[in-house]
Amino acid sequence: DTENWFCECPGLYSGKLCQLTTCDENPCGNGATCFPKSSQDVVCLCPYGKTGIFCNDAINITEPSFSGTNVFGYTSFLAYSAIPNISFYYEFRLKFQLANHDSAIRDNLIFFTGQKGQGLNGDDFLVLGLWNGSVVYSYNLGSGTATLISQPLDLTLSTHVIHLGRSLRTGWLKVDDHKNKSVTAPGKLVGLNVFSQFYVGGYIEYTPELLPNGSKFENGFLGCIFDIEVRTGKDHQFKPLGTLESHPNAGRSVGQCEDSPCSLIKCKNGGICMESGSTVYCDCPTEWKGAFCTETVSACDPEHNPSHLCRKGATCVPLPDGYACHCPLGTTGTFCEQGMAKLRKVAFQ
Ligand SMILES: [Ca+2]
Repeated sequence: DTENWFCECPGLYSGKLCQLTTCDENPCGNGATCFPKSSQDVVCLCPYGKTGIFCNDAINITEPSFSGTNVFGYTSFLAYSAIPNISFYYEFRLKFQLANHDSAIRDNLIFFTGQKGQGLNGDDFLVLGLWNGSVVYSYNLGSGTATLISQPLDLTLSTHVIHLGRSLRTGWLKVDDHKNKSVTAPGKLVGLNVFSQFYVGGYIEYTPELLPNGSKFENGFLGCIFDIEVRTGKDHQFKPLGTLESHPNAGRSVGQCEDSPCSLIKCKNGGICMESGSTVYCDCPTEWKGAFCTETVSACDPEHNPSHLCRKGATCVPLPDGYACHCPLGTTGTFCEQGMAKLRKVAFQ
């Protein structure tokens, strides 16, 4: 019978072909990334400059705060246009504050630009991050990676300062009041040829196989990175990243340092406000759903625990004290679990 088939859908999907997620009717505003939190509710991962449950509220960011990878697997990041004239000389200055836990200094990206080598283009990249309590600065001009590792950070300092640079093959790194360290890149190449955007706080997507060797930091940054400035000549002025008022081209789940988007959200019925940078959502108790936990979970909803027992093909109908199963043709029983014997012979007289 052509109408009596169904697909058993995994958790977040619904529809006859399991083709629907709650993000198909994307309620997120301003180009936010929609993620299906459950089969009924979504989380909106807010783009740069927006916050709130549906990313419809403006947020002014002067000191970006990054929250690493959230529970849905997305990193917070900012992406700026490629920095022009960075090939032979650059200097960067920046400050950062760490979120107050160990994982903030284990293996975390601060910034990255570069690409995996293809054809005549080498594995050129420039990366800065934290590893095992120290600042790590690496670059590859196409003929091998140069790496500088700072002394361990003094974690009693609330704000850390980095000044680093490179002239042709020679790079140097100065962290807080540590001694300046320098290194010379191997091989003969002297130009940094990078074509990607300039990422701060996290990669847009962490796909290790697409990153050049030696540039991988597994986690996004946890804390605030601010006052990033760059110059591409010794006598030039330092300038902020980005073209227009230092605004990035793109970003996700980046908040303002020391601001809490949860302070503006009131989750109802015992829901707990969760935040990750500018992204915010209510984590509802099992019997509630909806953006603010204001709708009850009915006995027929997929997230109801225990789940209803109506067999596939049956329609579950919520009742004040439970639910009932409406059976499709050919089945019967409380849960539509019994087949009805087909009439083999119809006699007319
Ligand atoms: Ca090169």
